Amino acid sequence: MKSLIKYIQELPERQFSRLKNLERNVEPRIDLNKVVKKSLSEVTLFGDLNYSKFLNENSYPRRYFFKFVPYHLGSAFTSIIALPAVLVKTVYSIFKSIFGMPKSSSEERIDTILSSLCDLGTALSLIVKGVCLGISKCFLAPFRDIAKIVQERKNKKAFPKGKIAFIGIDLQKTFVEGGNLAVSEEKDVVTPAIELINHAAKKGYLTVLTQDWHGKSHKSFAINSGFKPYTTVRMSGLANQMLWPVHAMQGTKEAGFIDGLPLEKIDFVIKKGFDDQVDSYGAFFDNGGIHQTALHELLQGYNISTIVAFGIATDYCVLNTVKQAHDLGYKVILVEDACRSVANNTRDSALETMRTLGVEIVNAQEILDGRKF
Ligand code: VGL
Ligand code: ZN
Repeated sequence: MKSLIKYIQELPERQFSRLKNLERNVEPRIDLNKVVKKSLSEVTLFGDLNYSKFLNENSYPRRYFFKFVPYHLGSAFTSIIALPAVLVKTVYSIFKSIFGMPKSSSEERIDTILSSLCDLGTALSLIVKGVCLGISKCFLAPFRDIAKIVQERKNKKAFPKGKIAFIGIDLQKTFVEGGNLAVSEEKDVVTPAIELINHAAKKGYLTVLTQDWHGKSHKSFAINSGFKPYTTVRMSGLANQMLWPVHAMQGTKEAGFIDGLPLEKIDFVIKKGFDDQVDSYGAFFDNGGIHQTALHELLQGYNISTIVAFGIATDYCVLNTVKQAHDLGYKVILVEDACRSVANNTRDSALETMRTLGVEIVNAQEILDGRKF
C-alpha cells in the first residue's frame, strides 16, 4: 500500500521525465533505409534515386545538354584545332634544322630534330588529353552533377532545420490544363508552388511531393464501372465515391509532375492510389483508412510537427491530406493561393471544414516574406 501511494505521488514526476526524454530526443529516430525498403513502391527517397530513374523523371539531360555539352565539346575541339598548328610547327623546325642551318654540325641538327620531336610529343599528349577530357566530361558530368546534388541533399536533410515540412500535393500534369482531370485554373498554381518549394529548400525545410498513381483498372475510373464520370457511387463498401475520368495512370506522361517544378529540391515523393479497389485522396491513408503510406513515419523520423500544404485539388486530395495530418496531430498551414480545386462549391466547403479544424489558412506571400518562418 505504501509503495502504491509513493508511486501515485511520484506519477506526475515520472510523466514529466518521460516527456522530457521525448523532447530531448530531437534527432531523427528513423532508419530511412528501412522505411524505403518497407514501402519501396510508394516512397522515393531522393538520395536513393538511381541515376537512370532520375534522368527519366527529371528530363535533366535535356537541360544539361544545352547548358554544358557545347562548352565541353568546345574545349575538346579547341584542342583538335591546335593539332595542325603543332604539326606544321614541328615539320617546319625539322626542315629548318636540315636545310636552313648549313653551318651547323650533324650533331646539332640531330639535337634540334630530337627537341622538335619532343615538343611534338608533348603537344600531342596535351591535345589527346584535352580531347579525351572534353568528351568524357560531356558524358560523365551529368552523372557527377547528379551525384553532387544527391550528396548535398543527403548532407543537408540529415537534420532538416526546424520541424516544418512543405508538402506539395498531386502537382501533376493530369490535373492542370491539357490534363484529363484538369482543375479550374483561373490563376496559375505552378508559380506559387515553385516559389514555395524554392523557399523551403533555401531554408533547409523538408520538401515532399505526393503523386496520384493509379493502375489502369482503378475502380475510381468511370470507364471501369460503366457509369459516367462525375457520378457518385458506392465503392468497396465506401459511400460517395466520385467516378473520375482516367487520370494519373502509372507510368504515363500525364502522371508526371508539372513541368518547371524544381524536382531536384524535393526530398521525398510519396505515391498513392495503387490499390485498384479503393481510392486514396489523402497522402497518409487510403479513403478506407486501411492502408497507410510511409509519409507519417517519414515525418515522424524527422521530428516534423508542422506541415505547410498546397497543391491540387483543394476539395479532394488537399482536403483529405490536411484532415489526416490534423488527425495525426500535426499543425497544418494551408497555402490557399497555391491550391486549385475541382469545383468552386466543394472548394468553399473544403476551406470551411479546414478552418473549423483549426487549420491556418495563409497566402503564399506570407510564407515567402519569411513572416511565419
Ligand atoms: C484527385 C480526384 C481523383 C486529387 C485525385 O488529386 O485531388 N482528385 N484523384
Ligand atoms: Zn486519383
